[in-house]
Amino acid sequence: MKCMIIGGFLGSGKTTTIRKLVEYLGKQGKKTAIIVNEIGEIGIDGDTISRGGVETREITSGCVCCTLRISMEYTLINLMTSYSPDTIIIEPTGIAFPRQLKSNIENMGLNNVTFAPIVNLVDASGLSPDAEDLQNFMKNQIEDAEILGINKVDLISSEKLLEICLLLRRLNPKARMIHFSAREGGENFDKLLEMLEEASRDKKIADPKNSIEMSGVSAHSSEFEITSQEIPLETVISVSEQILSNITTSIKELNSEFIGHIKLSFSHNGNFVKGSVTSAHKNPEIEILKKERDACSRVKVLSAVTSVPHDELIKAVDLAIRRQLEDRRLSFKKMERSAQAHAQVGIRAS
Ligand SMILES: Nc1nc2c(ncn2[C@@H]2O[C@H](COP(=O)(O)OP(=O)(O)O)[C@@H](O)[C@H]2O)c(=O)[nH]1
Ligand SMILES: [Mg+2]
Repeated sequence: MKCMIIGGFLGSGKTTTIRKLVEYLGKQGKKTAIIVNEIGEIGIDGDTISRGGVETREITSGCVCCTLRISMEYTLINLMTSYSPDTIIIEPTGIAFPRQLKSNIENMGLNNVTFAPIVNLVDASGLSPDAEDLQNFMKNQIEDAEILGINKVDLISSEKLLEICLLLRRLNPKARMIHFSAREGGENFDKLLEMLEEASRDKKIADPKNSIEMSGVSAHSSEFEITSQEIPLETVISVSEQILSNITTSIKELNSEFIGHIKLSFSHNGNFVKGSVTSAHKNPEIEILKKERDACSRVKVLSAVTSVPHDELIKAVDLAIRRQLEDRRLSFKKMERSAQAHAQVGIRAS
């Protein structure tokens, strides 16, 4: 079984890349499974990816490279015995250290597991070309990579691309670099797929680090059941956009330069609207995906952002969601989770 680790900071395009990879591996007739790790208690990416009819497991409430190693081992063994995939793709959290994750898996002593080169994605549209602006843990992620995937090049000029290439080369002189748009695909994205067919040559031992502590990222997730019936798709979209921009405004008051990923999903009547904001200076981006009709409608929001006190983040996010739902006269109830965060391993439909 081949293990592909697709790392990269929050919002760099891991899920988008993995969705494309799944299509490609499916066309090749490969049996693929995915493990998605989310830092918050509620997962969103598992829902997004599992729509493709692929075996998906979600691990929430921490990071598989440090705090959730045991959940990772359990999930891997379970997938290998129950599904026997040819390829397993792992999406770690945006703050994980991919090399540490690979070392952990190697230490599990599993039979017949090989690795593709470790990928770390960077968001070319959000990265400052100045190394001084990068936080240490982001430098660590970049240093861990065997393939540095410079993503979202559709949003930047060729001059900016060159500056980013120079910065990444300084931080990691050995990694292979490739730039592409995971959203649009194209020739360079196909090259990434070819690179992933090779084997990892990484032999370094990772020093144990706690990625959650190092990142200074606070995370909070909330889920609301929407009990109003038959909401028009345009309303679902505009409510999603408005919730995201209200949350962005509130978080900006706490840290005007935050980076991270505020993700939202709103599933209603067979539509699955996914929205993202990846920094204080970005507008919400919305995608509309189809889904099997769920019994009930839900809004899920996961916010993981830099340098914001956790209790303030909880207040800002929950208030922004409630206010928007009330303004639109949508009836809702907040899904309460156990106050004590614990790792959850959920099984998604295949
Ligand atoms: N313009 C553009 N947007 C992208 C690209 N890849 C991802 N995105 C957007 O960036 C946001 C975060 O992407 P996602 O794959 O969820 O990031 P993750 O947090 O690393 O899994 C979403 O709104 C995506 O649609 C790209 O190549 N170009
Ligand atoms: Mg993701």
